[in-house]
Amino acid sequence: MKPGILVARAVFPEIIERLSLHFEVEANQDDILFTPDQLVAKLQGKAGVMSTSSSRFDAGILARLPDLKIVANMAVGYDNIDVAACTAAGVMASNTPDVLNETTADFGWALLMATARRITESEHWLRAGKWQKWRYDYFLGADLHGSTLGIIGMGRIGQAIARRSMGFDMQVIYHNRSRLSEEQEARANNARYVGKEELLRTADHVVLVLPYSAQSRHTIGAAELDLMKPDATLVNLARGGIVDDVALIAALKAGKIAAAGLDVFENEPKFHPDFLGLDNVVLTPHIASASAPTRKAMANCAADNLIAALGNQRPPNLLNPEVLK
Ligand code: 8YV
Repeated sequence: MKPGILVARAVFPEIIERLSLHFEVEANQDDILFTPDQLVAKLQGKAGVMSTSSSRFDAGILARLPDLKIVANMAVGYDNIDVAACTAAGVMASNTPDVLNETTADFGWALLMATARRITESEHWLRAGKWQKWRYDYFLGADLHGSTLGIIGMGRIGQAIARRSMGFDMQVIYHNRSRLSEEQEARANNARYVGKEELLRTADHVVLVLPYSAQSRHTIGAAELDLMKPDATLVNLARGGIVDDVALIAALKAGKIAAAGLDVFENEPKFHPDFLGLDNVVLTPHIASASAPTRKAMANCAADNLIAALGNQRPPNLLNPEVLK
């Protein structure tokens, strides 16, 4: 008998077909956002789940899922999974690193350019029929070429963003839990490791790509925004909770920074309504990894982890190897 799994969110039909060769699959192609109780009910008797960041797996949920063997996240970030609780419950946890690095880095640049060069703001103005003449000072933005890019969180995505800055003749400074090797720094456009305060004071553009945790919550708050240059831009590709939205809105209104590009929000899909009243923000609905090949690669990667884990193999992206001991 094939083990039962739940694919907790809608996914490409070909992934369901692939998984069906190995498992009894319950798919959620209607993409219902399950409550925790619904998720627990759906997972009774199931050995695995393909999840996204919108489903939480903590000790309380895991205690109600005695048959579960693996939570395979279709995301590189796994702040929705309490990995220690998984280990304690004997459940494997996995994510989908690497496959999304380049697509996410591309999008980081799209958001950075749209923000610095006021693309969406000027388009809205044009669409509203306000373009009557050319003026020397319409939509003056910030230059990217020759500027200093500050990256907070210099993992694989941060390094991919840094590499792209070579074509813009930019200086790269970064802050991270640990320093990269000299070779990695060289490949990342000779990125220079600095303290967070120096980064915020010096960078013309700040990009956030660090993992979310209780420690990184509100990495950018009022004090940090105060340090930034008044013509600086801030881009968040990581998780909404990294930035204190109330402080950011106040800083944008007060002109403490020039603009922000946000792909993630603390309680998404909800977000602070005041963002909608600001012209100097570019807002996107968590789509940094959303190219068709990359989303397929992420889904296949999550499937690889499920197939390995439930076939008595080590999942390639196991987050808690100690669970196998
Ligand atoms: C996912 C992401 O699409 O990988 C991540 O961590 O934030 C996105 O690429 C999203 O989290 C869905 O799980």
